[in-house]
Amino acid sequence: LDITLVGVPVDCGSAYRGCLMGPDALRVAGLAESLSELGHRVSDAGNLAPDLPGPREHTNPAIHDLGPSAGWVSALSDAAFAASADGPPIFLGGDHLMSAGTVSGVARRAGKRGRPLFVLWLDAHTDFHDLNSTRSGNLHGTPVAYFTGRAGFEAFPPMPAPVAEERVAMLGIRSVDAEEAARIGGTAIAVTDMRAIDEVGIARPLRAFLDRVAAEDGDLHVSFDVDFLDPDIAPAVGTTVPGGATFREAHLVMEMLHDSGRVTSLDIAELNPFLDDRGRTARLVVDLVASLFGKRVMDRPTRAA
Ligand code: DIR
Ligand code: MN
Ligand code: MN
Ligand code: MN
Repeated sequence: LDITLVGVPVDCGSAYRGCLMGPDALRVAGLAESLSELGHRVSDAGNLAPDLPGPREHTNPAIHDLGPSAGWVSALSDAAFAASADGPPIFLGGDHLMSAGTVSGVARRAGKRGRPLFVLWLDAHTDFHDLNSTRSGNLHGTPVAYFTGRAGFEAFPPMPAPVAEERVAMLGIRSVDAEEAARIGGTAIAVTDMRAIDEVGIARPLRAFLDRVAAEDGDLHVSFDVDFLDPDIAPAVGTTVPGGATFREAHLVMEMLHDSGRVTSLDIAELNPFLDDRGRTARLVVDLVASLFGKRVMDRPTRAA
């Protein structure tokens, strides 16, 4: 594949500074080299550096950094549309606000190809607030509501091609506030929380979703929040939540995504290198991305042995 790396050093969507170093940590951890070793052609487009607007007020006083956040969404929508013209782009975040912009851009791209866009959301959180419902005021908690076309985003650029709720699936969920739970409960989004994963395993809900993507011949955007992973294996996140995906669950997800042949774009969100432990989270993320792009330990026969 022709893979383009796009650095997205946004960290105004989070309460914890430091995600702006995420793109460089992923480079230092060897992302491009790992993908090249798998036979892909990798080009690094460097980091985006948009001109961002200044401060802007909102009727919800909790909201911070509204002006620059809206600026990032707008710039990212254009950058993601451009970067997805050929091979798959990997967007190196950056906090999860990035996905409001990246999904906006790849949704336009899918529309231009005449394909439905599906989104797989790997996260401890549902990120389904709007600008009126968020109490933290951290706009990284809002991208899914934005890209599914919900109201409450008048201060953001309009979402050009909203993603249908039926085409969004979430895995790994384990931290949702009451208001957000009520909001998302009224949607058609397939939410698989950690309890469901404990009960039936992670492969079953993922398989069901991938079958739906294939049935509609869809494009698939994967948005990977590092806090999807258990904090014991991935400490470099501001909003760690215990009880996350294990090393093997995460690799299995990536291997199944690779086998599906459907992934057309990827976000890596919320890596905060300031909180890492000698680079081990960044290295784990690089290994997981390698699994998504074809790395495996064994060649597996098509028939069971
Ligand atoms: C959190 C943000 N739920 C909030 N979500 C995070 O501020 O409303 N997302 N950390 O991954
Ligand atoms: Mn998130
Ligand atoms: Mn999260
Ligand atoms: Mn929340």
